[in-house]
Amino acid sequence: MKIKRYVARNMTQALQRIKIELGDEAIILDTKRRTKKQVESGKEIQYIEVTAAIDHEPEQQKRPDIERNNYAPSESLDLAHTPLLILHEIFSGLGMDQRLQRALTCEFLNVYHSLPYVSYKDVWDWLRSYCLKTITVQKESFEKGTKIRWAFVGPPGSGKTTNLAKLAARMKFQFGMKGMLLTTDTYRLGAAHQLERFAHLMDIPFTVALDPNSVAKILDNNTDLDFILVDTIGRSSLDPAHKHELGHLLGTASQLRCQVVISATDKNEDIAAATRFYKKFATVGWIISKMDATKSYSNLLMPILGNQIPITYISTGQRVPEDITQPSVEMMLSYLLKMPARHIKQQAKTSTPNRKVA
Ligand SMILES: Nc1nc2c(ncn2[C@@H]2O[C@H](COP(=O)(O)OP(=O)(O)OP(=O)(O)O)[C@@H](O)[C@H]2O)c(=O)[nH]1
Ligand SMILES: [Mg+2]
Repeated sequence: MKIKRYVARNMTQALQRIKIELGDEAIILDTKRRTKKQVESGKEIQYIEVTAAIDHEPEQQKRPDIERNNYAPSESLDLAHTPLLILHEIFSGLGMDQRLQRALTCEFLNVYHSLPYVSYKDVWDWLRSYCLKTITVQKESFEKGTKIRWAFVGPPGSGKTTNLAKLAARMKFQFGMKGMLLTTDTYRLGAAHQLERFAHLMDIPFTVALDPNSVAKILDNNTDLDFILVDTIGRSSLDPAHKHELGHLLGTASQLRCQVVISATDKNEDIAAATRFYKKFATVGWIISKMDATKSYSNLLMPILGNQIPITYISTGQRVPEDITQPSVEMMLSYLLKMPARHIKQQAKTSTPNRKVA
């Protein structure tokens, strides 16, 4: 007689496995409901343990898949519910790159290491709470006496000038702050004029600074102003001259802090390169622009969950000053966990009722 023990989520799954492995003639010797408590989360997980037996070995042809692959699954594994398969399916569905998948899988297994299987609900619940703990949003603080000295930096066309203008309008008209706009972008034809036009419309003083020394002098001469926002030339983080140029500006005008502007439409690799590059400089936070111009935010998963960049604002359109928002952690979560694969979406709907899909 051959006796085997099966662990599964429910009776149906246990019987399916028994039928596949032992055949129709198998008999059930014992059934037990079990509960396991997670040490870390304190959560109780229920599963079923079934002991089955057969008088003689099942015929080889009844197990074609197993034989063909020369693969004998462990008796305690219910393959459909093994953690790695579910994690991989969900993470890939979200468009996570391999490096982030590995990191999050380790985090997940730190909590669920002792379970032979997990459900989609377990993974979604964990992912949601992990994101809520990990996503960092930086709240603005425009209280009286605050001196804002920000340089808007980032790749070409990412939305630096537009978002600088939006924030200048917010500070002046919403918070009654006094300020000045500055540009160091004398390279691109029309760049200075673009900001000058915004400054003129908002009736905010505007100056062009030709080099870092001029910027430092202007900052020193205007210590009474609540805000001075400095527009910079768009540079690729792959450009070796950019590190020197930005380092020189921040070293000379040492009160300046960077607002890094990246676009949600940029490619994975470009956003990753920008994250690595700007992390080295003194930053207030990150503005993610053009959130309205895409429906796929998987390229933001690594910087937000992996590098934990502090997000100050998201911009959702071209209108100045309306289209800029301070996001909440939940808002970012709803962008990031938006699920492209229909079947995963379906599973998540039943497993994570609080999750909002944008
Ligand atoms: N759809 C959309 N367009 C935006 C957003 N933010 C900026 N833009 C547009 O993107 C384009 C580039 O914006 P700019 O503000 O000039 O970008 P920049 O980073 O200053 O560009 P450079 O100075 O050339 O490096 C403009 O047409 C903006 O109107 C946004 O949130 N959504
Ligand atoms: Mg610009």
